[in-house]
Amino acid sequence: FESPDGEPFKQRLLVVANRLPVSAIRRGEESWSLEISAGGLVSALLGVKEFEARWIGWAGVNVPDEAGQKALTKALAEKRCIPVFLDEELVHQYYNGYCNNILWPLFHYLGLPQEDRLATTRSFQSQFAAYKKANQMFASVVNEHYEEGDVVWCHDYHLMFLPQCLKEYDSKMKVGWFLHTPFPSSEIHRTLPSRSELLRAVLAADLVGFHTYDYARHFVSACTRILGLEGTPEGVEDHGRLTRVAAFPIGIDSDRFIRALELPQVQEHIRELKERFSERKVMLGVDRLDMIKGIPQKLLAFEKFLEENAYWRDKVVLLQIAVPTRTDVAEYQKLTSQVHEIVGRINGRFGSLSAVPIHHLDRSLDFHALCALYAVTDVALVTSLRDGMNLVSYEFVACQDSKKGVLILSEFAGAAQSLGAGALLVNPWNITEVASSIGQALNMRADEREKRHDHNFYHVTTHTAQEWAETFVSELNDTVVEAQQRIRE
Ligand code: ADQ
Repeated sequence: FESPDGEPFKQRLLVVANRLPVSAIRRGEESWSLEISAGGLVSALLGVKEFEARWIGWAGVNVPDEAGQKALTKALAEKRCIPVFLDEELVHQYYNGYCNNILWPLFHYLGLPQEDRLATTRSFQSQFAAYKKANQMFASVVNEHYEEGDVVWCHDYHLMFLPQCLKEYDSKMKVGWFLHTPFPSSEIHRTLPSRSELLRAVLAADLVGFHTYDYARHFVSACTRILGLEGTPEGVEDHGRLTRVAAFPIGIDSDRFIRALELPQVQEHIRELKERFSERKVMLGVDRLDMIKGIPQKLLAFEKFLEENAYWRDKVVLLQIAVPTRTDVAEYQKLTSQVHEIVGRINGRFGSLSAVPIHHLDRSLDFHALCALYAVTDVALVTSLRDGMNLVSYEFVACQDSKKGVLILSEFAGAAQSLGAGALLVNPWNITEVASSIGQALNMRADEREKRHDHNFYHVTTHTAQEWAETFVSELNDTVVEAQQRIRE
C-alpha cells in the first residue's frame, strides 16, 4: 500500500469504532451494496499520510447467515473495512441498552428518564454483560487482523472495555482510546454500578484521549477518587504503570468545505438561498435531534427574542435542520413532538400569510446543500446542553470567510474552549441570555464580526481533523517507546 504521496506507509493503523464508516444494503443472498458515509473521522484518516488505516466495526445490519456474512466481509475488504457481526439481541442490550440508555445520558449529565429509571436499574446487569460481550467480540476481530507493529485506535463510549480485552490478547499491542463525548465529573461517574470496572478497562490502554483538558481532568479524578490511584501531570499511575491521559481536540477537514463553496452547484444553491431570504437575516441551527443538542431551549430563546423585539419579527428567519436519530425510542419521539409544538406555536404567534419566522426540517441535508446554508447564514446557533466538541460550529466557521457571520455557542460544548474567543458564549439553559445574544449578534458591527470570525477561521483551518489524527497516533507511538525505556531503566 502507498500513501497519497506515493510513499510507502510507515505503519498500519487499526481504527476500531462501533460503526464502520459505510452503510451496507443487502441486494441478494450474497450481494451487498456499500455507501461510504463521510463522517469527520473518515475525512481525518483519509488525509493522514503516514498510516495505512483499516476500519473494524459493526456494519449496522443484522446478518444471521454465513453466506451473507462471507459476502459482506468480502465487499467490505475492498474498502479496507472489517466487520464485527453482532446479533439483534446483543445489539439491543449492548447498543440500545448500555451504550445509549445508560452511558450516553450519563456522560452528558442528563441522568435517566424518570419512568425508565427502575426498569433500567433492573436490567443493568444484563446490559452490562452484553456490553462486555460485544467488546470482547470486537477484540477478537482486532486480534485476528493484528500484526506486530500495528497501532490500534479504539473510539468512543461504546468500546470502553476494549483496551483491556486487547491487552489480554497481547500486552505489547499499542492501544489508544479516544472519547468523543464529554467525560463527566467524577461525582456523576461514580453513580454507575460498573464505574470501577470501566475505568480499569480504559486504563489498560497506553494513551487515553479526550476533546478537552476538563474531560481529561474529570477522568483522572475519577481514577484517583474511585480507584484510589495516583494522578500525575502525565496521566494515571497504577503500581508503576503509567496510562497517559491528554486532550486532543478534534477538528474538521476545513479545505473540503472551503473547496466545496467554489463548486457551481453550491454557488447556484447560495444564489437561490440569498434570493429567497433577501429581505431577512438568516439564523441557522444544524443538529442531530438529540436531547443533548438543546433544540427546545434554542427555540424558546428565539421566541423570547421575537417577543421582546417587535422590530425584528419580519426581518429574521431561523432555519433549523434536525436529523432524526433513534426514532424508535419513546423519549426521542417525545422530543420531536415537543420541538414541533414549539415551532408551530412560534410560527402561529409571529408568522404572517407570506412568511414564517422558523423553517424546521426533520431531515439530513446533503453536503453541498449544507455548505450553501452555512455560507448564507448571518448567525449560527449552537446551544448544546453538553457536547463533546460540536463539529457544526467548526463547519459553519469554515464556510463563512466571505460573510463573517456570528457564532452563538454553548459554553457546554467542547468547542467553547477553542472557538470561545470568537463566538458569543451562552448558557443554553438561560433563555434570557441566549435571546439577548441573538440581538447582540444581529446588531453586531461589521468590524467586530470580522475580528471574531478571523480568530475562529484561523483556528478551524489550522487545527484540522488530519492534524488531530496524526498527533494522537504519534503521541501513542511515543508513549509506548517511553514506557519501554522506563521498564529498561
Ligand atoms: P455528534 O453528536 O453527531 O458527534 P457533531 O460534532 O456536531 O455532533 O457532528 C455532527 C455531524 O453531523 C456534522 O458533521 C454535521 O455536519 C452533521 N449533521 C448534523 N446535522 C445534520 C443535518 N441536519 N444534515 C446534514 N448533516 C448534519 C459526536 C459528539 C460531538 C463530537 C463528534 C466528533 O457528540 O460532540 O464533536 O462526535 O468527535
